[in-house]
Amino acid sequence: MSRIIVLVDMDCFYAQVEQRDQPSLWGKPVGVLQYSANGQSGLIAVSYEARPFGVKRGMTAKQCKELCPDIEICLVPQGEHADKADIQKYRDASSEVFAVLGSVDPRITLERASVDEAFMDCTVYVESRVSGEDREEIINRLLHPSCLPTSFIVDGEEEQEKDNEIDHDIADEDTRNKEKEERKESKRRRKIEEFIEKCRYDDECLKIALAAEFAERLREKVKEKTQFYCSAGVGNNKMMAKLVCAAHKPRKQSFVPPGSEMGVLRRTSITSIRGLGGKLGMALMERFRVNTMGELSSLPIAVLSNEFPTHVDWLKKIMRGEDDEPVKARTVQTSIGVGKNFPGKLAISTTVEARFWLEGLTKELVKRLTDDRVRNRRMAQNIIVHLTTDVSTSKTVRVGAADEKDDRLLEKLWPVMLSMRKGPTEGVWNPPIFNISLSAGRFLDGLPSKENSIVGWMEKRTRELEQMEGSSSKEILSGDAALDEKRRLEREAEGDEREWEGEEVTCMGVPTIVEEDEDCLIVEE
Ligand code: DCP
Ligand code: MG
Repeated sequence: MSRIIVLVDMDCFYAQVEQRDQPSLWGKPVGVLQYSANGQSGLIAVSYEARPFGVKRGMTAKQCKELCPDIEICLVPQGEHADKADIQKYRDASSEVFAVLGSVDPRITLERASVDEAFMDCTVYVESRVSGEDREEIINRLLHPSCLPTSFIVDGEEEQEKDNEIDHDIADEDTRNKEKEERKESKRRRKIEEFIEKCRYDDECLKIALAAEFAERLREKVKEKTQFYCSAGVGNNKMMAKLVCAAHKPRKQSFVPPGSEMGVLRRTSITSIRGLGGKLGMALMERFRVNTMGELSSLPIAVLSNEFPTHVDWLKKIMRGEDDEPVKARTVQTSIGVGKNFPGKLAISTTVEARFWLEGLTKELVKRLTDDRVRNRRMAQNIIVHLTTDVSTSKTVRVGAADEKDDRLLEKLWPVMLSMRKGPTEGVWNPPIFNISLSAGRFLDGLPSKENSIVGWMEKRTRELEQMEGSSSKEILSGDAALDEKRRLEREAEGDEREWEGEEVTCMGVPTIVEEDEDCLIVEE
């Protein structure tokens, strides 16, 4: 059975959060800089107004000022512990977006893919609309220019359709650009209209068109409720939805007509495919000297199966544009992690330093776990201690309710970390440490009864605060602690921690997508 999947991705998300906080920044080039005491500051988000200047993620403030002198740099707030950025305000903004996405229709399954991305399985929703509504009415509605105003068809034919019609008779550049835009828009409309005509007799096309209509209205709703703009991709599976979402960003959406999947893939670079952005994609490119999915598909299957036996079945499907990974109903994270890099000369070489940083990270983790416990009523059962020295090593520690306190947890984690130290010299950590990460996972739903009563008290207090808010007690609400408590309880879904690269996973042949990194998904193979 074919599915209908929508991927929603916020545009330059952290930059929009800053623009909303300071409305004078809307429409301006904005960069969000994550400052780090070890001198590793870099941009983590760039508004679309700054992108034409060549400003990119990872650049320093100096680099981007050189390219775009008018850029406004916003700093990510510093956290309390371990020299970590405090990304809570972006998580809160993410929760607002997810609250909208989660409220649209009970027939839709929502999966939080990252702090600003969600997959939505709309199959049941569109099927019931196809069978329940008058087709003529749907078609007339879809054909109306206001119905799919920001939708683009991505079918792999785009290259051939490049606009070569330069009108040399029009001297003025502005007029030329305007005419070019108009031509582009009329081409877009024409393609959409041709597609809608097909929907009269093709149910698969109609379902995609209805999902595109749904995505248009959803994006308007997100904008209305949160002020944030987003883009979307619509396709028959997660891979296609994710791939085409990036085709027309920002503030636009794209969909793949049924049957065009392989056409779209032909010129797509291997690393843009969900699941091939990491080691596996690189290995395929290097081994066979190929760059695109089309080139990969032209290799004999026997060759692929010889060299990548565990991945070949999955690859065969992906090359046909198929991906059966389900959208898993999930609006909370499956792991909560904190981590810190110590690059180059900053690498940790003594046990004193190692313990100092472990302590900071433990405090940060406990803070986030406490927050999570209240919000999601669950307890972590495992914490993975991960160290990168000359090699990467991880050890898993079982934890219980009593361990979720800074000192207790530190005393539990420190011996584990020490046991990962090589070399006999007391006090020295050699080879030095380049990264320490802690990841709490294997969450168990429910809380021990003692915990329950604390959480119950906090919830009661929140209700009281809400009632007071409804009446007239502004002065009672101004108590900072009470407000903080209330805000914490209000947060619904949590953003991810980008410095953390995800939970350990094992899989057979199919790359398991764990977390997002800069441009691609990190894949553990
Ligand atoms: N982020 C981060 N560190 C990274 C990558 C991203 O902190 N290495 C944060 C900042 C981004 C947000 O996550 O704003 C969402 O990441 P995206 O990859 O979706 O990028 P943007 O939303 O900024 O831009 P786009 O419009 O391209 O999606
Ligand atoms: Mg985004």
